[in-house]
Amino acid sequence: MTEGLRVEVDGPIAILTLDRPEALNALTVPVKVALRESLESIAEDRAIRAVILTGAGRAFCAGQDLAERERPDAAPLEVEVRERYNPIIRALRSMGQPVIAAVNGVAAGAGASLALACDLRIAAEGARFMLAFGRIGLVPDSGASWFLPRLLGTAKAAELALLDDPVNAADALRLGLVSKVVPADELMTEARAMAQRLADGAPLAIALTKQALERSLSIDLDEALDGEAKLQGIAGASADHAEGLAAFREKRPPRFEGL
Ligand code: LHQ
Repeated sequence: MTEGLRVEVDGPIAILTLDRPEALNALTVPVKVALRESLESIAEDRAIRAVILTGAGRAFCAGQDLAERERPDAAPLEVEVRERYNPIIRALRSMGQPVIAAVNGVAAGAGASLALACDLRIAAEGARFMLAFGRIGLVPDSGASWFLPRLLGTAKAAELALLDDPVNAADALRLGLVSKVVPADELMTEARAMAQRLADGAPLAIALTKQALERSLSIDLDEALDGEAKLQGIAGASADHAEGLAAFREKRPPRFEGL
């Protein structure tokens, strides 16, 4: 447990809470290291089947801690991005378990990137997304320039990245940036319910589905069809597939073991 990141495990669900509410959960080096290590350790833990990433207090995450950047020992920006941010984004994208961003408040800069890198997003009514990079003379990082055009199309991505307009929760829902908007006091209940649905699913199939969706973005249809066939071969050989068929036959809910 590190200052600035709270990790809770509740059965098959891990909840990671960015926890520096006094600075709107801005990201410091220790928090980034802890987040990366937690994600990498969850990725190896077969007992955890879904992850929720959220923020303490009124913000999801205000991005890089700007006060930390003023310190004389702060790493050069390129190094910071390569060594501290990129591994977090890679961990989120490569882990087998699905990750839900429960966006409880403002998600700015790299905080927005974190939410975009999650597999699913739900937002509280008061949440908003803002890239914020341009306002301090920086470019979108931590995957923001890659996720935005894919999630929203290039026109909307340009609008967000170049004009830095905040996107409120209602607009985020309309744009498809979030799956659901709920009252703030229902956010974690909704996130947990979504996580539980994912945790009840077949872990191997979910991990392979994540892989297929990720890969689809850089391949043509022919390669995708080929890839799907291979992945189906793997999923089809799993005990969970047999359990799914048995459950269907016996008209009962399946009990997937991740095997
Ligand atoms: C903060 C922060 C913050 C420290 C609020 N840091 N304290 C950058 C560089 C290096 C490597 C690679 O990547 C990046 C990527 C990035 O993330 S760039 C983008 C960095 N983030 C921002 O530019 C956002 C800065 N924050 C804001 O614009 C506002 O705080 C927002 C719009 C998020 C919220 O506004 P308000 O609701 O009005 O809150 P506030 O501004 O009053 O903030 C509350 C406190 O949180 C305040 O502290 P104080 O002691 O005065 O109460 C802020 O200083 C602190 N805080 N963001 N990023």
